[in-house]
Amino acid sequence: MTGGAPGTTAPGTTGGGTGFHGMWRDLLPIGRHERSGGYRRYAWAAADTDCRAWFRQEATARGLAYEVDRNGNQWAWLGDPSQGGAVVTGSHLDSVPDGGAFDGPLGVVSAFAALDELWARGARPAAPLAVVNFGDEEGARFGLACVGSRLTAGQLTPRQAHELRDADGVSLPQAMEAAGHDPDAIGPDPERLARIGAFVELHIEQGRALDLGGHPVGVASAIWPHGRWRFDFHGEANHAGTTRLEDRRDPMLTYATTVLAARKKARLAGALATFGKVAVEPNGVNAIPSLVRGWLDSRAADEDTLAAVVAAIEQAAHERGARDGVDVRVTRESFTPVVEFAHELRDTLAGLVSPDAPAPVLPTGAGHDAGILSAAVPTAMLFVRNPTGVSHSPAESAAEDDCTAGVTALADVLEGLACR
Ligand code: HGY
Ligand code: MN
Ligand code: MN
Repeated sequence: MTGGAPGTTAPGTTGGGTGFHGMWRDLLPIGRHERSGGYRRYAWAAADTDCRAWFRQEATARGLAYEVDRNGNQWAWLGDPSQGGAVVTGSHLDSVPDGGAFDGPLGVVSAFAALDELWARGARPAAPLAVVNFGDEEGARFGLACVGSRLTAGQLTPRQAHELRDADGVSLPQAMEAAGHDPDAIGPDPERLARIGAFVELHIEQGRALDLGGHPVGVASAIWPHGRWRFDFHGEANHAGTTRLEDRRDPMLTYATTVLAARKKARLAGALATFGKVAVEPNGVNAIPSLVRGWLDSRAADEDTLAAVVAAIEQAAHERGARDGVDVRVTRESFTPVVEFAHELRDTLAGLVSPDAPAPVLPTGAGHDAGILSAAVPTAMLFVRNPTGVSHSPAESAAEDDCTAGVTALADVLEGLACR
């Protein structure tokens, strides 16, 4: 625990940091939709830009060295990154449509607050420390989750990224450029990853395991494999008032049957399957649709089960399509294999968070940047209790005491990993 880091001012000593509550208060109004009360912070759009300005402000207020990497991820460094063996913490600031306040931001705010707490304790890191905000984690705008971390880890090529488009036809490069980031710079960043000794992401739990067990904080064991599949149901547009039922080729019927089949196949396999997004053409009340496009999100404890569930849903769609005269095409838009977090780091975290009694270690069905990075660097996650388990909804919540416990746990982890 020696000395201040070169080129930086101690966090919490500049008077610029506003503490957990100040940071939370400043972030809260950004991108909040008045009617739904949920967040609409989409990658490279206005609310995201405001969140990114907030991150920069918090970094510079603490005298941390601020940088944006080639893929648009934001970093705030304490110490010299080129020293290697850095301990990095953070999460994301973007949201799903009408998301909650905690999924993502809790990890970034807690990261700055944990640095402040370290400093208040008098702990001085021997290894470089960084707070990171990974760009476009939710994939709400361009359809692919974890774009910032995937690009960095080389799991998404620049060419693939350049082909991504939002619902208005704006390409990812156009959106990046409009927000002031050079899209030609994107690509794998192995040198950056090589500097990281450990990445720890704190996140609100997206379930009720901690609540049921009476624990404020837990440690992640694994992330279920998951993916997104686009189902295109092509039928024939026609008049709703004059086309006999037996003459219709109605893709809405095939779609509806597929949604029910997805639920059943997932239930039978102990997996999850959700159609949460749908687009209809021409989308007229009095017209049979020509096309229904539905996006399936499916997850399971292992990859074989996931593959079997998706294959069964596809088969059900094709069978029903044959009856309805509807052509069904399925495209896999993304896939994330199972992630087993590094056992040693996971056990170290569990010991640091709760030295007297074992901290709960739990798997999750939700995807995270920590899962993407785990292929390249040792990663781990802390979860903070969510009393209702609700997430990806404005009703997402965490108690103030639990957020504080999360910051303390993260500070314990940073101190244990970086200050010895
Ligand atoms: O969809 C997910 O699992 C996420 O929360 N990124
Ligand atoms: Mn999420
Ligand atoms: Mn998240």
